[in-house]
Amino acid sequence: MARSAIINVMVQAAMKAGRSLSRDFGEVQNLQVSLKGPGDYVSQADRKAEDIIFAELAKARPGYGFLMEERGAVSGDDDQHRWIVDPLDGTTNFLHGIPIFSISIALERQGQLVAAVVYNPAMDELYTAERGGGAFMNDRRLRVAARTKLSDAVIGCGVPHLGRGHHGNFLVELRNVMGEVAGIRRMGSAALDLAYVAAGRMDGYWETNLSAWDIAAGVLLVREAGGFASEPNGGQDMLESGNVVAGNEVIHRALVKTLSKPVSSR
Ligand code: 2AM
Ligand code: CA
Ligand code: CA
Ligand code: CA
Repeated sequence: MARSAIINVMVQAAMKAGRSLSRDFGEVQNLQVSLKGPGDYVSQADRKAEDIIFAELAKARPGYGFLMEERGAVSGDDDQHRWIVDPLDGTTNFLHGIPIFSISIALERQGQLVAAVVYNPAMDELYTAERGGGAFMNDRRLRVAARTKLSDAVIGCGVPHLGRGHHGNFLVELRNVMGEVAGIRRMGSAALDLAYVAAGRMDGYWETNLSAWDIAAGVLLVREAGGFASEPNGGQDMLESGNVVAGNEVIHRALVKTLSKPVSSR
């Protein structure tokens, strides 16, 4: 499969940042780490990877704006295009030596997601998607899983972080989902969770209180793999609210319904 020019730019930036993360992951005990808030760590590795991605993308497409986790918003001359970047999604895993983390790069054109790259350097798995062009992992076409019964489904989720509210909501949601599905997973990288849904490895996923950079690329991957993504209330403002639920059409609908139930009596 020939990749488009824009995907090539994004892949090059992600792979270069991935090499930097892999080097740092090898000596994670030597990294300088600081705390942004309760349980919210950032390291030199996050910043180095972000600097690499920022430089690569700015060089390839001068003028495009940015929204990046560590830099925040950087406006450009071109108000039609915006990169949405998480240089290291899964910092907690990374700092604990758990090789489940990723780089997430999305491109918005006129407010619409048009291209996505998610890269897991530890497994050398590269996920790409372009609007209308399908989703791929290492050039193999992706399709969401075909399972339609929640009782057969493995569902990913996120657990609220220290210092973030909504633990009560999450416990109600978890209890309801647990009562209906085959199994639940918590991987710790929202971008990879969505990539796994796109790849059919997980049948569905939900998480709340995220940020646009955690989910922008993953949402396009899911859609281009034939899946559905929305807010738990059915809305489409996932990037604004940070709340997302994804799966194939049937599992997505069933999860939306289950997540909105009052606490189950089971
Ligand atoms: P990060 O590793 O880039 O910070 C896992 O549940 C997801 O939540 C990851 O995508 C992770 O992104 C994000 N996350 C981690 N700590 C967080 C915090 N304190 N507040 C909000 N999101 C967080
Ligand atoms: Ca972070
Ligand atoms: Ca993140
Ligand atoms: Ca991050």
